[in-house]
Amino acid sequence: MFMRIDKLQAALPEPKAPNPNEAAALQELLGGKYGEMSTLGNYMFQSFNFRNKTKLRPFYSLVSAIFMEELGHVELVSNGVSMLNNGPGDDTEEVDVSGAPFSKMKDIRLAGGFLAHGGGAMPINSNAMSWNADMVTTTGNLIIDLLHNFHLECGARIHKLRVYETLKDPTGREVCGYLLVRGSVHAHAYALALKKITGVAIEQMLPTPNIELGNIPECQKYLDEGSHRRLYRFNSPDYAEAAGVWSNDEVALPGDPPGNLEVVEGPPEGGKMAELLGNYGAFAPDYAPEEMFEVAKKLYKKSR
Ligand code: MN3
Repeated sequence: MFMRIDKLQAALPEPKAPNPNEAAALQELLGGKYGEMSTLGNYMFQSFNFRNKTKLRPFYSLVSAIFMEELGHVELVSNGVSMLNNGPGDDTEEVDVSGAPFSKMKDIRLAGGFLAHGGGAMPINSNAMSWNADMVTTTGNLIIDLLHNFHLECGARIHKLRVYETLKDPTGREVCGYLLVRGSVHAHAYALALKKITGVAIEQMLPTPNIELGNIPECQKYLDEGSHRRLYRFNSPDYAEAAGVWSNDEVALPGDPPGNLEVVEGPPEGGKMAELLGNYGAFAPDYAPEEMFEVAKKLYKKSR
């Protein structure tokens, strides 16, 4: 089962202006080959399909805890996309529909982001190709699955860096900075899991690619707080056995701030979700928003 927390895993600064082309670039980190839909899909089904859950508890717990975090990464990137797409047009503005009020939107990188999804995120990449189940590897062989996950996290690092290098708006850059730190944790965790099983010190290959997180300003505060050493359990009483892999016996990667690795009982501090308003000119939430707001207000009062 899952529990939901009405927060994001990281606080995102609000964009000063809509920037749908940056939102399109960020889509790569959602529905791209190495995007958050892929990490989520892989670890989710590997966790569901896991055999010998009791006998292999530390590995099952590790995959399960990381899967939970990936669901929040999908949420974080989706919010980043929606925030960057927020607009065009005033929140309450009556528009002249006959005057092509949104003519600029046909020229953006992902026109469908506005035309079909009203500025919302979708499980597609930066070229609008659908994410699909072919991105999921779940073989029933723990070592092969862990090797795939290690590759996936290393690939995700290079994608995050490239997307970061294209962005100027602080919203998308923050998403990349946070996810680079967390992706580094997950690559490290799968390397350690493989080492515990095979005896091969795969973590010595890291960081692959050779990105120093300390050179990225948006990573700095997460490194300062020790996020690169933490694995979260999101207040679940379960999955503590992940500490068998991600434990005090193991330390941060060389190049990152030093310290022991730890499993944290609880979620990251995170941040509020942005309050994005409807774009009435594009018929959201609908033609009579004030009436809908009034209905919602009455229902809210009744529920108190
Ligand atoms: Mn992730």
